[in-house]
Amino acid sequence: MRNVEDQLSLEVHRTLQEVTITDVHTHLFPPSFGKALLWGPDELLTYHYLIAELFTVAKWDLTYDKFWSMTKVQQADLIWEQLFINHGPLSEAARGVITTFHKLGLETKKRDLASIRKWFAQQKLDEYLPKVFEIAKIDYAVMTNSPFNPKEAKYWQEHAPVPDCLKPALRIDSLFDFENWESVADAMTTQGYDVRSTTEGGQVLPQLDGKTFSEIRRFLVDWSKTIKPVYFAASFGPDFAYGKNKPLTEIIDHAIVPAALELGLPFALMIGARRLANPGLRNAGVTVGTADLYCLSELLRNHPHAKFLVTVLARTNQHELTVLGRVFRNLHIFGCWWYCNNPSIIDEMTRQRLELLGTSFTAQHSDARVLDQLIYKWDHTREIISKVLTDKYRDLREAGWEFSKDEIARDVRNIFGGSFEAFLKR
Ligand code: RAT
Ligand code: ZN
Repeated sequence: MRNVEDQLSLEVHRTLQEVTITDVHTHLFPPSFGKALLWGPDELLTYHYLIAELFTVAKWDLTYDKFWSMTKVQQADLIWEQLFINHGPLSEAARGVITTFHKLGLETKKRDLASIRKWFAQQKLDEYLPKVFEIAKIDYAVMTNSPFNPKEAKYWQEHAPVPDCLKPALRIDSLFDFENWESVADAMTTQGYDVRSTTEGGQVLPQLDGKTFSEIRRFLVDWSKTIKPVYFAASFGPDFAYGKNKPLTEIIDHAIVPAALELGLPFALMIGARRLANPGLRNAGVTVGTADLYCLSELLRNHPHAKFLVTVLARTNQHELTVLGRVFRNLHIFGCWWYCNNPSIIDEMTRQRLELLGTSFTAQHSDARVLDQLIYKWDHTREIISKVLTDKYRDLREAGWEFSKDEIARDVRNIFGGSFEAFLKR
């Protein structure tokens, strides 16, 4: 019996090591977008997850302002010293840096950052990018592309080349940025869209009329023709209040969903990030909050023909989201997002999802902001999910079902991109 069990665990592990993964959400860019594509040790060490961790151990005299005024190399040196030398790099983000160096064949035992930097300085991005994709075993990664960022928009308008391994996603958080609506509207007006505003109690807000909706819709359709996204995407706070927040509800109902239906694209929602909870930390100062997923269920119910990809940040929201994934066929659940991308939580979430959804979900996305992170994010995920799946196949076998290697490979591919692609095509 023990032998059979070992065989099973070896087979599942091997399949997990071999499966080609589709990474459905990252923040990577094509090399042709210049400095937008981050890579190398200093970017790895100054990942915002690690910046937050630095301040859990740094002395009080390291103020946020002092940190932000340092050069990237100085920041990286400080994080290396504090989180890797003075303390054990046991956190998921810190361990990730070590896995990345190690998988690239670099010597980590000596703790010699200078020689690691030297190795990276010799890499040529055009060769290095495919190498990283090969090590991580990814067919393609979906990017995050904002039409509201003038620098980025310029690259798209000039048709900067995009390799096949990177696919765009149209990121539209700004359409819900009602605190700064004046500048959001300005950005669209400058691009030739007659988006109208109104003032309520001193606050500039979108004018919720047919003209504004059709102009936003035209903006989305035109940008989609330019960048050819896989989906539209936006992130929301735990206060996501579809059905209660009037401008948000109407912009979704009358502009985003119609554009998505016209183009046959899903709308991805990432819910639960409390932005700027600690503003001094900038994008590292975000916390998590439990959202009211009843609002999401209303959205799914009101638009049965539109497709939605959803991930939520709060652990407390995961079970309810998974239930929605069973009940609404227009919902595809993806990833263990940000603070959920930790082994213990990935383990728990993946078990829960398999138990309620079978394989019709996407187990993980990397959220890589730095190219090299693809290596560790996927290495760690493969290990954790291999243990989860071994248990699930063992239970299935004990229930009296036999399965082939090909069937295991089919199921594994499904939770790493196959189900996502099937959902897009459905
Ligand atoms: O995980 C992250 O790096 C976050 O900062 C965000 O990028 C988040 O994933 C998002 O896309 O808003
Ligand atoms: Zn992200």
